[in-house]
Formats: sequence, structure tokens, C-alpha cells
Amino acid sequence: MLIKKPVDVRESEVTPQSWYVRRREFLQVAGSTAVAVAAGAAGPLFSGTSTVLAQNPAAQKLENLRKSALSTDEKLNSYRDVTTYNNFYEFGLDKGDPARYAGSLKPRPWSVVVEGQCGKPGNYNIEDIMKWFPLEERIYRMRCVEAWSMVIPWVGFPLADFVKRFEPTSKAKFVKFTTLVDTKQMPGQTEPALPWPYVEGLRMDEAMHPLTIMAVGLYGEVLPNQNGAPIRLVVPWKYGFKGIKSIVRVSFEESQPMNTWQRMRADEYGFYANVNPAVDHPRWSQASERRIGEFFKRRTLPFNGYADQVASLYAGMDLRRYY
Ligand SMILES: Nc1nc2c(c(=O)[nH]1)N[C@H]1C(S)=C(S)[C@@H](COP(=O)(O)O)O[C@H]1N2
Ligand SMILES: [Mo]
Repeated sequence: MLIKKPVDVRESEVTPQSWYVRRREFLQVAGSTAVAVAAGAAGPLFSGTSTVLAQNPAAQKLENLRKSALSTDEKLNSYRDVTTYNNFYEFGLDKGDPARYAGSLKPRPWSVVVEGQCGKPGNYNIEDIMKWFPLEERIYRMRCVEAWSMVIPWVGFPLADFVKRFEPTSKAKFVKFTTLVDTKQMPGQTEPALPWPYVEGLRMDEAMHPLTIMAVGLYGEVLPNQNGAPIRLVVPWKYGFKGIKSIVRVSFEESQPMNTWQRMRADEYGFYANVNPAVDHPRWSQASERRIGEFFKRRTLPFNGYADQVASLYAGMDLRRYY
């Protein structure tokens, strides 16, 4: 992961975001607990905004989203930022490559193999998975190891609920995730940029933490391909590379899995990857970050600002050693 040129975001790109924030305010005022994200919900109040109602005319709205107390109230990055500035090496190394090339990914039909130390292994259809759990909106601060950050309104469900459903045994100490391998759908896999497939892992207590989610959407719509359709991991206190995209396999493991970036360069990327401004990357500082769309840098917070919720998971651990 290299640092590329400074981010260039135009003023005109904030429109969908301000529309979205206003609509959320409306929904809060309306006092709805189940947030209707159907475009029609906001229609009468916002005449004149109908041209921006559809983020992507082909995208499918996700209905009946619950709101979450775990969301941040920080200003959202625009839909455009979130869907055009991506890391997804299966489609190329430039930030614009995933948006340009991920059209070849076919997120339906899709199934996820669940295996390893659990009582209910099997091959599960994404349509079924999405019906098992009520979908929530989770607005999270996201921090890439490359020292940029965004605020993204994800839609998903707690990974803990997913894990419990498969009845992990007492031997299951870690959860391992694997991305699709298919050079036809993911042309970047014809290049040895990374050892394919992309693999990530979490310790069981990290996987069960209420902040950890499986995301199936963003901005109230199904996940765009470039963001990891149809299902990806989101762990907001860790560097973005833990958030593995387009997952086809979830495995309950006895020992710590070898994740892709650690395999690539173990001196630079570890297993834990907790956001830590006190531990620099060997080639750059992690003390500050550039929020995409902002000019001045911000100070990076320990555990990306989620320390109150997650620091206890690492009590007694040397976080310089376990980076
Ligand atoms: N399969 C796969 N997952 C991946 C990556 C990748 O290259 N391949 N990049 C990671 C990195 S470095 C980041 S910062 C996030 C970016 O997610 P976003 O593009 O949805 O913001 O995805 C992560 N998940
Ligand atoms: Mo990243």
C-alpha cells in the first residue's frame, strides 16, 4: 500500500451527502424507529431534491433499516467519495480502478461457505443471509493504513449474530475470511499484486464485539461492487485493510490465520492492525490523517476513536509488538 497523490475532491460532490443528512434529520424528527430508506419517504418534504434522490438509479434500496446508537454523528463523506476512492486490489491498484473496473463482478447469485470449528457448516445463499438478520445503519469513521479517513453510512448486521448462528465450538478461537478468486470477475487477480485470495482474520472476541459488522450496503442501498459486494467485513477501530471485501468463505479456526498484508510484508502489517497513532508505519507516520474532502490533517485517535468501547480487548498486550 503506497501513498499516492493528495486527494482531490470537488465542492460539487457534497450534494448527495447534504441531501442524505437532511433526510436523516427528517426521519429522526418523524420519530421513526424503523428508518424507511425508500426514496418516497422523503419526497414531500424535499421537493426540488428529487434529482439527487437516486444515488445510482440501478441500485437497490434497502428497506426498514434500524438506526444504531453506535453510529457517529460526524459529517458523512459523500456517496461519490465512498464509491470512487477505493482500495480493492482485485480490480487494480489505483484508487479509481475499483469504480472503473468492478462492473465485471457478479454479486448475485452468491453464496458463502461456512466451515471449520462450528456446529452448522454449510453453503449459505446471500439472499437467505440477508433475511436472517435485521439490517441496521451504522455510520462509522474509517481509517486506512495509508493515513486517509472517511465517515461512511454502512448498512449491515453484527458479525456476532452471524457467528452465533453457526454455533462455533470451544476450539474456535479465530474467524478467518476469504475473498472470491475468479480472474474473469476480478481481472486484477491476473497480476501478482497480492497473494490471492485476499484473506483476513479476527480473534473471536473481536469478531463478537458489537462494533464489528458484516456490511451488505451503504447509503441505504446494496453495496456497490467496488465497496465489496455483496458482503464485506467492517471493523471501525482497525485499519481499513481488515475490512475484507466480497467474502465467499468464513472459517472458524483454532489458530491465528495468516492475513494477506502480513503475508505480504510482516514488518509493516500485523494481524491486529488496531489504529494506533503512537506506532508509525515503517515508511510513514500514523499520528495524523487526511479526512477525504478536507484540506487540513486531523490527529489520529487511538483505536480510531473507539478506545472506550474496545481498549479492554487488548488489556495487558504490548501494542507495539502486536501491531
Ligand atoms: N478483497 C479485498 N478486500 C479489501 C481490500 C482489497 O484490496 N481486497 N482493500 C482493503 C483496504 S486497504 C481498505 S482501506 C478497504 C477500503 O474499503 P472501501 O473501498 O469500501 O472504502 O478495503 C479493504 N478490503
Ligand atoms: Mo487501507
